[in-house]
Amino acid sequence: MTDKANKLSVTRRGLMRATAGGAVAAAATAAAGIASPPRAHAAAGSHALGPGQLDEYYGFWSSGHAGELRILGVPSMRELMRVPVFNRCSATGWGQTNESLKVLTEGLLPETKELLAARGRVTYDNGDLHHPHMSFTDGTYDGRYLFMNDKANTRVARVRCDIMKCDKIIEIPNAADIHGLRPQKYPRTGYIFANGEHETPLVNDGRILDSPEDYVNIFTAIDGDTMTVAWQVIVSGNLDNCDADYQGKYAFSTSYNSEMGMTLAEMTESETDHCVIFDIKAIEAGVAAGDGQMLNGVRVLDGRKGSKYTRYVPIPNSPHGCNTAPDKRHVVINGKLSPTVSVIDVTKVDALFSENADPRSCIVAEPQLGLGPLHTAFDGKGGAFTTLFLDSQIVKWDVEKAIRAYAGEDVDPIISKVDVHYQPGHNHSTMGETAEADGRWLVSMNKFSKDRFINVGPLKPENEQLIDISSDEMKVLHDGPTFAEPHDCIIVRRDIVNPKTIWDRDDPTFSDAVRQAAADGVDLEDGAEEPIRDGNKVRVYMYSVAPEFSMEKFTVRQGDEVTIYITNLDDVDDVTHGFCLSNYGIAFEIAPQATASVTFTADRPGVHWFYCQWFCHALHMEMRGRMFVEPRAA
Ligand code: CUK
Ligand code: CUA
Repeated sequence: MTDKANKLSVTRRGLMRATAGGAVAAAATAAAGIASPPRAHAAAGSHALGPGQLDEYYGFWSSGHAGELRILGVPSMRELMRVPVFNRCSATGWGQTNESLKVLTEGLLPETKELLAARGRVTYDNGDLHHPHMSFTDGTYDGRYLFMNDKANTRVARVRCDIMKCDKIIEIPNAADIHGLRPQKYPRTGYIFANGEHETPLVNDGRILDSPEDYVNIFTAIDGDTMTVAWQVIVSGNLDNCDADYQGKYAFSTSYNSEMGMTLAEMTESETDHCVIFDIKAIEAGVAAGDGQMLNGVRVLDGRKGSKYTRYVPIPNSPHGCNTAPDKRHVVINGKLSPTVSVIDVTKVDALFSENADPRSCIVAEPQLGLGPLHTAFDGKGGAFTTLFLDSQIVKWDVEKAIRAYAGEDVDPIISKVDVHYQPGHNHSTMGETAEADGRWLVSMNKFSKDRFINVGPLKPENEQLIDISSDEMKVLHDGPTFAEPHDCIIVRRDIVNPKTIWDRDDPTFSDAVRQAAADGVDLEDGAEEPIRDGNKVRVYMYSVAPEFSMEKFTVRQGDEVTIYITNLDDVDDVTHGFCLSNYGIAFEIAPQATASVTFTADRPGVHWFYCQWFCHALHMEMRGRMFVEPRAA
């Protein structure tokens, strides 16, 4: 390992060279009247964009325990947007508007809804979003949806790419703590494969507690079009990460803790763990034939060792990442506690099922790359890039050479290494998980930033680094500090993603508001002059046109259940309004041509101002009105 480690070019030198090479861009920036930034990376050239210049790629970023999806521009690494998903958002009202609460509640299991209600809540307001991935058609991104997991509360969410808002969240029954998540690549998505990470009793109602031998793990396939669970498979061992092939035949999951241990010592005792391979056609046939059992409305097949639905390929201790290469043939299983990665050839997997071939016969390479290999990205030209958590490096290696070395040839698959700062988890290359991987940029998502930034206190940001992978020598060009926690990202060519600039008035997001307005004889675009009373329920219909709400004042009674509907009639790009009702804890966004609503109890008598909190106009501060709450008769 040490010889190979010494081959790496230390980045400080590489960085200096990159800086010198960026002189032309620096000059161009200066010519545009912008002071030269003092930071080396800003002058580094090819990735740095001047003011007003647009990125070539959309980066879709997880945020871990912050619970949201983030959108970055690549290569500039500028953060462009945050899309609330499993979190509560003060700026957009996600988790407060009726439209978002519908998404956040409708997919919860009935018993979860009951338990939350007993606690005075309607949904969870935390989540742990690790893996955002786009829908595929024929082996590449199709720009329809993004799917993502919530490890904290066993959920899977979907974001519509036309409006960049979450439209579905479902809780997965029978499983515990969804972690690895990947869409089917071929023929289309199709399925979303989702790993339950932690093993529990299959019926987890308290009858089985401390008898781990009775715990199971669940692999789930979700229908990405309907966002319903299609089927589940019981497996042996924890499930970690997963990926799909380019043939539509198999899915692969890394599995650590084949010992089914409960303590760290027990979990790492065995020398080998597994990659579980799922035979999708066999599983579909089993589901159609009614095999297994129905549990919480889902058909659950038994895929533990010995099952016709799965094969268990032994892999050195505790594998983690699982990455299918754009050559459509190889799947890289990352060793974590082993310095190796194991390369599966998907053309050799058929024999595992049809001829009961030795499960290891599908392994065609197992190069030693360095300490702590976690995840691998690809350049589409035969190059693979693996993060080395313990070494704080990315290693570039050649898949074909690794295969030749495994076959006995004297060839070194390692091409180069580069230091990253520090302890990388995922990395991702431009279009790297698709058949259109283009080998231009790599992002290394590092768990520690330590000394890379001025100190902000005991809690430090993490660090994402942009690496130029257009040549064999990787060049770190940019540090991107980030708040908790970027587990994973995808980098998508910008022509694939085409969001709308304003909402369509017939968008299903606010169809409930349209229905209620029709029942009240109100046109949302005209609003209503007065609140509409229905017992103690009061509905207020307003529209907004910068810089005014259609109502300057309205009156309700203390104790009324009030719903306020606001339709933003501005149809100009970027003229978003907000509605903030002070001292009621209410605030939300209304983007151009959208309708948004909120329901609350008018329990505080008096004069209450509402105002627009999204800066929209020179008279934005004047965009306000009053809610009068008449006190309850004494
Ligand atoms: S896991 Cu985070 S570093 Cu959740 Cu994808 Cu590997
Ligand atoms: Cu409308 Cu600010």
